Amino acid sequence: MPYRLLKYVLNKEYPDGRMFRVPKGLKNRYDVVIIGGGGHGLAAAYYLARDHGITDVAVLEQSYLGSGGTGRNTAIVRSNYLTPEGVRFYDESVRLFQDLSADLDLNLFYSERGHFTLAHTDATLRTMRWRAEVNKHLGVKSELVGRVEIAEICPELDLNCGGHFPIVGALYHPPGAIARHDAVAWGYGRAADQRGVEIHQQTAVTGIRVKSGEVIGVETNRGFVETRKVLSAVAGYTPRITQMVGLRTPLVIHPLQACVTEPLKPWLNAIIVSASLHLYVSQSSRGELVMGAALDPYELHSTRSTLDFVEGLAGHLLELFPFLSDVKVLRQWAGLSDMTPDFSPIMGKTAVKGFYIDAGWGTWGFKATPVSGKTMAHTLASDDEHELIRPFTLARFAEYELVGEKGAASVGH
Ligand code: PYC
Repeated sequence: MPYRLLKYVLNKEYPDGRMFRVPKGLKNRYDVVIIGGGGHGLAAAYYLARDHGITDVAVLEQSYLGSGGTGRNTAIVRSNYLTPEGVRFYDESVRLFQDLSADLDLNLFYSERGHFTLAHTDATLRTMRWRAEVNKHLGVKSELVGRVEIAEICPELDLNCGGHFPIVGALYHPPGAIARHDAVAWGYGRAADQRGVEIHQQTAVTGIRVKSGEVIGVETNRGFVETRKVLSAVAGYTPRITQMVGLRTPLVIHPLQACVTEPLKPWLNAIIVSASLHLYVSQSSRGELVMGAALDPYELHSTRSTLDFVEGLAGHLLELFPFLSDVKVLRQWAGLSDMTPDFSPIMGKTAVKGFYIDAGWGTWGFKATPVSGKTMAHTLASDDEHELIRPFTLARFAEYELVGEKGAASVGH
């Protein structure tokens, strides 16, 4: 149990302070500036302070903490990827997530549920078998299961999908989990703040000054800040930032929509994914069904959500769980997914000295939060890429060293 909870229970006056301080002002110089106050930026700030003793760090967020992808995802954590590079990377993230509530002394409602990726065709089953073998080879629990095992663990599922698209098997990944996504940002923010990091909300970066190929500072809506190290961790806003330093990336931005239903009594333990039906669903600790579908099939830099999305999603949901027809959708929203051609992230150093990038998360940024923070902190502190992220550098696109991860996507594309 987080120690903080215990202190809270034992103290009658509830002396719990604010999550993090509001710094008096922006200084005119920092050792490191992190652009983006989402989970990734805050995690990098935390590990910079905790693991490397670098505390003269400013996190600049143009809006409020967790206002981007961190607070807009469907909160799924898993490591059942397709490539060895992806499996190793996300496996480390799952490990960090498992201890994170204790580490940050904040209850993140991390809940291991088991994760099913359903196969409706033999071709999909073949990819699942491949993933299971790569996973097991690297020590990650994943197994191909048949209809009988699926029915035992999730008896509510209509295995025949109303006769339209029967389920033939699934990739079962027992460590698959969910967590409270915005608490992850708050936890990292608070822990970074406690170690001296400054968090500046409503602070937009409007330019980055580069001299002789090296970063020398950032322009903001609150003035110029000198620094030699800048980390961009802004997901769907990445192209705006990389333009400031003259870097090109192959990113395209697509909206990804999601929604939650009214709270229901707990009935769905597992996380259920069907990329063929464009649906993933889990039940949160509050009882809501948290769901999403495919990426919107066009490039758009907007977080609006559509009727078309809920209609399509509801149709597929009812194919899997017909008894949900009376359940109401409470809220819907969208986030921005920065998609790479190979569905792997872009991480590490760049051709501009002092400019580091953490981007290309597509539809799996949340689950990478701890490991991206840890490996980017290492990379900034040592100016040497952490071994887990070496396959993911921006340079791989020029070198044709892609890491094809599309087969591990839960989200239809
Ligand atoms: O990759 O698990 C996933 C996922 C679910 C929703 C978006 N991405």
